[in-house]
Amino acid sequence: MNTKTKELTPVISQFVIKAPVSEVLPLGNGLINDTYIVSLEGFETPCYVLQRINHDVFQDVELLQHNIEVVTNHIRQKLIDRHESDIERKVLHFLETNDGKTYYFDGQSYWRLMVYIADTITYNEVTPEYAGYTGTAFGKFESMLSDVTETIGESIPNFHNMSFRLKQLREAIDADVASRVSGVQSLVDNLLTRAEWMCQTEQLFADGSLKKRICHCDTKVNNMLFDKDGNVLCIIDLDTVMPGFIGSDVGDFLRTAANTGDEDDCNLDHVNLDMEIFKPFVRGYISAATFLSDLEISLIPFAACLFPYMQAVRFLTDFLNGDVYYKIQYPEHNLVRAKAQTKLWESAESNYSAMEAYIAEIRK
Ligand code: GN1
Ligand code: MG
Repeated sequence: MNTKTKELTPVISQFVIKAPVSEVLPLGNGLINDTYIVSLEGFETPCYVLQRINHDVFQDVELLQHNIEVVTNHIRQKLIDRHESDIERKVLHFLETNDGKTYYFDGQSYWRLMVYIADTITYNEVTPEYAGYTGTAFGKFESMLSDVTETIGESIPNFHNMSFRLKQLREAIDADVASRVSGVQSLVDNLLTRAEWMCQTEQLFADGSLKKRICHCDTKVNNMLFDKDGNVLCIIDLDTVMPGFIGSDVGDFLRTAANTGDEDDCNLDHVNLDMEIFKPFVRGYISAATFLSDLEISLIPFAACLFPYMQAVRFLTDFLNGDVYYKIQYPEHNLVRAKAQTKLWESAESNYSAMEAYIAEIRK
C-alpha cells in the first residue's frame, strides 16, 4: 500500500462509499487544491476524486460547497428535464459524509469526494474545431445557470475585481517583503500604464450598465472533460463559480487556449494571441449564450486583454509576496508566468481591431 493510500483512506472512509479503498494516487496539475484519484476494491476503473480544499484560498468552505451544490443540482435538474442521457457523466456528483455534508473537516484540512467520470480526456491545448465546441459548452453552461434563484456567494471575495488586484499589487510593492521590487521595476511600470483602462468593467457595473451573472471564473481549457469524439461532456473545477462578469469566462478561456505558447513560457516569442482559436470559440459562445447584451458582446475583445493582464498582475503580486499563493516549480516561476501573461496581454491588445471586426462580421 502506498503512503498516500495509507494516509488518505481514513479521510475517504468519512464519506458514504460503496466499497473499501484499494489505492489513492495524485491527479492533475491545479495550482491551488491537492487532488487524488481513488480506486476501490472490486472495481477495475477508479471510482472517486478526492480533493483537499485549499483553506487559505477558500476561507468559507461552507459557502463554497453550498455554491457548488446549488449549481450542480440546478444543472442536473435541467439535464433531467431535457431527458438527456448519461447525466452522471455530464455534471459533477459530490458524495456525502456520514453526517450528510459534502465536505469533511479532519481538524486541519477540508476534504471533498466526487464521482470520477471515466473515459474522458482533458487538453491543455485545443484545435480550432474543439475551441468551437468549448465556446458552445460555456455558453450553454452560463445559459443553464441564468435562472438560478438561490443566492450564490463569492467563494473568493473580489476574485476577478481588477481594482482589487491592482490594490494588492500596490500593497505588495510597498511592503516589498522579499526585496524583489527593484528587479522588476520595468514590468511593474508597464503594467501600471494600463491600470485605469483595465478597471472599466468595475466602472460599468458601478454606473449600472453591466450586470453580474453566475459565471465559472476559471475557464481554463483543462477544466473541461471531453469524450473521445471531442464533445464537451462536463465542466469541472467549480470552486470559483460565482456572480461575475461574463468576460471572466471568455477571457480566461482565451488566456489559456488561445495562447500560442504556455502560461509560463520562458520564450516570449512563443506567446501570442491565436486568432484561429479566438474566432471559433467566440462564434460558438455567442451563438449559445443567447442572453448576452450588446454591451457584453462588445466587451469580448476587452476581456481577451483583461485576463492575461489580470493574471500577470496576480502572478507578479505573488512573486513580490515571496510566492505564497500559487504552487511554483522553481524560484522565479511566478515572475516567468507574469512576463508570459504580459506578453499575451500585449498581443491581445494589438489584435483588438481584428477581434472587433470578427465579432461585427459574425453578428451581421
Ligand atoms: C488557479 O487551481 P487552478 O490551477 O485551476 C487560480 C486561477 C488562475 C490559475 C492560473 C482559485 O487555478 O484563478 O487563473 O490558477 N485559481 C484560484 O493558472 O486562484
Ligand atoms: Mg483547474
